[in-house]
Amino acid sequence: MRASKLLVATLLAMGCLNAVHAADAPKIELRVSDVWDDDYPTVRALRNMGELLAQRTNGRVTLKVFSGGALGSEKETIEQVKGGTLDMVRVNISAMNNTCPLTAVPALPFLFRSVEHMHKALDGAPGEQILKACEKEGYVGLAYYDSGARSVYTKKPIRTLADMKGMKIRVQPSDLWVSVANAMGANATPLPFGEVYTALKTGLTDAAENNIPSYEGTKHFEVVKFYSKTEHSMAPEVVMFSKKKWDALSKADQDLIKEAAKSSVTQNRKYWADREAQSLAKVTAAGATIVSDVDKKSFSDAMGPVYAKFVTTDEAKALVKAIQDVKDGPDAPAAKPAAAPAKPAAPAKKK
Ligand code: GTR
Repeated sequence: MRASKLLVATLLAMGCLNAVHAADAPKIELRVSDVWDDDYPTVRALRNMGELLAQRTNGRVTLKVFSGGALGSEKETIEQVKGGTLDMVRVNISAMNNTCPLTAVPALPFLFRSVEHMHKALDGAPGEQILKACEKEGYVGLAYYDSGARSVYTKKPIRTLADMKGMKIRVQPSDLWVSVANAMGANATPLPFGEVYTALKTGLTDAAENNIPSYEGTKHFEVVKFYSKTEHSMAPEVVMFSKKKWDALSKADQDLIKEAAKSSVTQNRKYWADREAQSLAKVTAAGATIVSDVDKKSFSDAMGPVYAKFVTTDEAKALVKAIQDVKDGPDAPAAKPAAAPAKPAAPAKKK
């Protein structure tokens, strides 16, 4: 008895038991879905995450990335994740809006003042709170990836809110986005991402809205030539793990997966910055016009109804306020969620 205790203590001290345990543990192949193709910043970051997992576990835990929407649309794959037939998914956070209501907050129009503000809020307590809120819906939120700012693109320049009147605009399949389009005075057509090119080409919609890498990566710039910098939302990308699958993992593996996801965020931000510059160069070289003199105030002033409809609970109000209170500047700490109730929320007046 004594001798075996001594042996265990010695082995533990030498780190051998962990090694023995790891060698015995069954191999785990995780599967993740993304609608983007292999060179998009989100998919590249997922591959980094997989490499790190394989490296840290000597190949015991691996991540198979299904890019290009091979496993289905964002809506279909988040359902697979919820049901536990898929381990993980990377989607725009708007795909989660109808399932996990607090995810509407970071998609709200004109909420973030800048990329720095968005990073600080999502890296801090508000970001954690949003991910945590999705657990009861069957998702373990692992990370946010960059998605820049979304702007409207169509066949004519958009300079002020009035230019949007009656326009048929494709939006993400999310109630929040229908409300944003309506507040712009446009008619919303919710469609899966993969159907937007044809919708623009056939005139089913006149317009769409997205960041520049999406405008470029989907070749929408070939069909509609004016990208007007309304920069109305910074809805981030998100990586979600299936709670059903998560609960079957050891605590050590859960920690490893969390760390690997967090570490891929740093790489994603670099890829994103590069891709934004490359995409901008590509679309302008191909003859697209970037309209910069947009009266953004006319857009942000019109967003009151969206806030009134989607920021209704004390939790959402406090979260919006906590995000608005996150200070700019390198040394300011990220804000903690404020105690409810908060003062009525309104979009930031200017970016
Ligand atoms: C992109 C995002 C996609 C998808 C798309 C959309 O920016 O990367 O995941 O959500 O927007 O508008 O559907």
